[in-house]
Amino acid sequence: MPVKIRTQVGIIGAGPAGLLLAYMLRRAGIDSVILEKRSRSYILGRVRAGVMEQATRDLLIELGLGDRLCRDGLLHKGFEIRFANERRRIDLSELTGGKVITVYGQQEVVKDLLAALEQENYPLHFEIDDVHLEGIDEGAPCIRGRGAEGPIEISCDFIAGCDGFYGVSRPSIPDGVLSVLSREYPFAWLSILAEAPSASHELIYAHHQRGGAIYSMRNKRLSRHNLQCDPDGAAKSWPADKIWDELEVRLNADNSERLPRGPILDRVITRMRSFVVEPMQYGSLFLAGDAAHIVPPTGAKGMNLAVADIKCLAAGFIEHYRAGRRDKLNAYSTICLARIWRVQRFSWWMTSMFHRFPDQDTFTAHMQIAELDHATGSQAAAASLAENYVGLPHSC
Ligand code: RFL
Ligand code: PHB
Repeated sequence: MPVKIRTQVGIIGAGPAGLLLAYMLRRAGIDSVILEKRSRSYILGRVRAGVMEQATRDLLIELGLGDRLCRDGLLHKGFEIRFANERRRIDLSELTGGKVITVYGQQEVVKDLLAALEQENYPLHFEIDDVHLEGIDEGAPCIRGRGAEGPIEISCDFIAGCDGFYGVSRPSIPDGVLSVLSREYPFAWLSILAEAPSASHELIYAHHQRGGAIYSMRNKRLSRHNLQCDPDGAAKSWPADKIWDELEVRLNADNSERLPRGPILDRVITRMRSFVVEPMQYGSLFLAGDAAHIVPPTGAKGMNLAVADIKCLAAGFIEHYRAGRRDKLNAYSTICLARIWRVQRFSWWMTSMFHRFPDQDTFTAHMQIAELDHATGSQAAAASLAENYVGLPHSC
């Protein structure tokens, strides 16, 4: 006999999107249940994003999730861009009237949300296989899956598909409903997390003829770096010394600036793509976060976009249950997509500017340098870069 659960909102996926939605609904007195494919320890250990926009930070603090964020998150008022022997600082704070970014690992956000939900005995079901959705176009949605204790069945009013790019929610929408708009880039990122103090107290984005590089960190002990690489290569083909040497070359590090090296704790190669589906809703299914859109990580926007979606989706559910109106739910997709496309544009622009394309000719290389020179040398252009990097205001 399946375990049968009745709830208001069935949530698929316990990434930042699903967990934040569950938390916001719980605060508003709306019931929900999460089904997650992976184990609790797996989602807590998944190393991903690190750069938080001002509005993401403000929202988490407003929701009472800011204790560790304010204590351990690193406030950054600027970052550096290196290209063609130039080193230019983008003063985010100065250019945006005091806004900043916070370096705080996505797995810390997941940890904070999970702790807050578990403290209230929130129903979160891990290691659920074969999740599938039924009745999304008939007004009686149901999620079925199978866990350690056997089949599980969630009947609900709405389903939130927060199951990332490879999840089951988006493919459950009938063919022909969604427009899929995407772009694959001919390169990938090798991302490492290393037990090494960082050499710089701010992020460094580097343009180099051998490919782009981003120097980042998590705390005083851990550094996080990304190197543009071949999408078909294997992480194993990058021995530690080769990674550190390559980082030094691409960052144009001088002798006084040898990078502190240390054991590499995590290394992963990620292909780069831009991807959007329109609309982000079908019947009683709402898509949010990476389930609906992917940005290349060069703009550091993926988790922030997921948070912005959830803020609108939670507002829609709250309006529906409190006031019996669907205006915000009906507008969810349109409102989110307007902001998503602006963030897609920024992420695409950063990606085009910092990476070497395989067929790149000298003209294109000059265009990149001119673009970097303009973006960092003109007050107006730098202000536009900074405005997007600290994050556009939320739409809901
Ligand atoms: P997630 O985090 O992928 O969570 C989806 C969850 O759904 C589960 N799931 C299923 N559950 C049940 N049934 C199924 N069939 C399921 N299929 C999947 C998964 O196990 C998972 O737990 O999506 P969400 O919540 O939308 O969050 C999106 C963010 O994770 C993502 O956008 C960011 O990590 C992107 N990103 C960055 N974003 C930033 O804002 N700032 C950054 O600095 C940044 N850097 C990055 C990044 C992503 C990277 N990679 C590895 C993709 C750097 C990298 C290298
Ligand atoms: C990170 O610290 O993980 C990071 C920094 C900058 C990016 C993407 C990721 O653009």
